[in-house]
Amino acid sequence: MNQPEYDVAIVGAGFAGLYLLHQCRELGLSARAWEAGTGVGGTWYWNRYPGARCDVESVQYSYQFDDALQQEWDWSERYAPQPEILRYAEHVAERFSLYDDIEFNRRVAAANFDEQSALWTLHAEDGDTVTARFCIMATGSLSVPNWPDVRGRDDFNGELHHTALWPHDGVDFRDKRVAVVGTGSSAIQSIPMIAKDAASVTVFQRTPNYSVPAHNHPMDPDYAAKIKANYADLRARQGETFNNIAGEHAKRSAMSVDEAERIAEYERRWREGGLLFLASFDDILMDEAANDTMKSFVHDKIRSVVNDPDVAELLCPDNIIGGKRLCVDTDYFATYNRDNVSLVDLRQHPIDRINSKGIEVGGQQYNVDVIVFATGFDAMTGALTRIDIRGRGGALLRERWKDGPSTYLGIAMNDFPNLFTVNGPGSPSVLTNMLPSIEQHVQWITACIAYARDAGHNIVEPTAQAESEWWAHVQDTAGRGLKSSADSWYVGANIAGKARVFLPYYGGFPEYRRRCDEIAKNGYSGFAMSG
Ligand code: N01
Repeated sequence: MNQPEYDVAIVGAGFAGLYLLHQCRELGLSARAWEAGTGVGGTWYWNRYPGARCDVESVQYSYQFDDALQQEWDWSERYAPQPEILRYAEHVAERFSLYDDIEFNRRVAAANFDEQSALWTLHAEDGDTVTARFCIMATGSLSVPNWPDVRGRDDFNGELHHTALWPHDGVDFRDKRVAVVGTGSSAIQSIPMIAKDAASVTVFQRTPNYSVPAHNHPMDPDYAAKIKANYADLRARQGETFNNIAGEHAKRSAMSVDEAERIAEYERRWREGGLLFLASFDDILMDEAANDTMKSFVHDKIRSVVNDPDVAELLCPDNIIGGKRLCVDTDYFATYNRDNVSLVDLRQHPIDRINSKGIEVGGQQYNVDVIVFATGFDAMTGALTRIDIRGRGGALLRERWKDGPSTYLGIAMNDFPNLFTVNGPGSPSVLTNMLPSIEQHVQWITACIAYARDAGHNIVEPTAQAESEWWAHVQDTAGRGLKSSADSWYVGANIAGKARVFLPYYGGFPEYRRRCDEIAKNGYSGFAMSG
């Protein structure tokens, strides 16, 4: 009765789940992954909307655990498009024979810990079960689509899609009148692509967003060869930065230089493109005056691109830059110069309702054939609270977290023995380049399990004290600077009724890794091992 079917049950076969499977095998642990989709790839399996691509450079947004894999895979562009990243995930699954241990079409509904046997039982929606000593949630940080509570969605007679649940055979926009709701990263990537095909695109914007140009381009073979010749150096440089992205992270204040020098720096970075625009100076997210200088630079850029001054003003965000996740685009603002694209401001009037013919706002009717919800995700906690996770004494994780989550290292929770989360709340995760952060978590979690096994323990659980000290530290770092003041998904502000808590760890990747390494070196301090 005390013998599980597997040492480790893994929920999800995205980049975290795939590497977990591989790493478990390397450590001699039997493992099985359950995946809700019909294929691997996680985020890149579900988000197939037009224009979807990663906004971290492809040579950095990739696994580093196997050098042969790094050497054999060729990225075609500076920023990899979704189909290519999905092919990469499939390649990894084939190359390491991972498919043998993945069950698809298995959405986990519940996970229960039995104290007597010290085993987890996972229950799939289809009624199937599996038992394992350890359960690892590799369920993604942005994997539960947010359908806003807009009246009448079911009344619509046309096609209705969410960017995060995109049909596998695509959507034909030709000659269609299209509504896009939302102006986050998914919308900003998809709107220019949809506008090329559709008869018209009407964008329903509640909060304008900051976006910097991607300046995407085909991969330069010389650059790729240079990276491959010294991949280890790039990976080491990545891991030394706050966000696990190698590049130019300035070490001076925006206010330490005069205006001309500041603007010249912003210009240079704008021409370079990409997320590291925010790293032009080191106090952009620390000092409101510094933030204002970058804000007004971007406002000027928007005004210089968008022909209609009224539309340009509507597109200029007034919140701090970098508070919400910065977007990276190709021709987003210029798309508003097209005759077939228009913008509806929802700040005066929110959407009244959806009806059979389209969307009604402030008493005005917008007739459309297709509605695209680019309305984001119940981030970081959503995938975990949707599963009925019960630990010691029947403790229900969803109930524990109703006023906000609490974890040890974003990895484990007291009263939920032998349960681990990859990139859980309280880890750097979404503030960093996800792939190397996933690798760090997978290596740490599997090493912890192997350590317990080798020491003859079958129960691993963080102490209540370690968890509360870690969570206090997470909240302390969150209070530094400006980021947590923004109404973003980082604080759950996009989900009605969700507790407002800054969810990721804001201490930076190097500091986080240092602490994780120290804890491991001290025999996994903060964890009680028994059994
Ligand atoms: O979602 P979002 P996303 N009525 O939450 C609006 C990653 N990602 O899917 O801001 C009207 O950012 C909402 O308005 P507001 C990346 O980390 C990465 O775009 O709440 N509008 C907002 O404009 C990103 O940050 C990549 O006022 C409503 C939009 O919907 C994260 O995923 C690509 C509404 C949601 O924006 C999420 O991005 C894509 C309502 N009732 C995503 N409810 C790359 O790597 C919500 N909205 C490039």
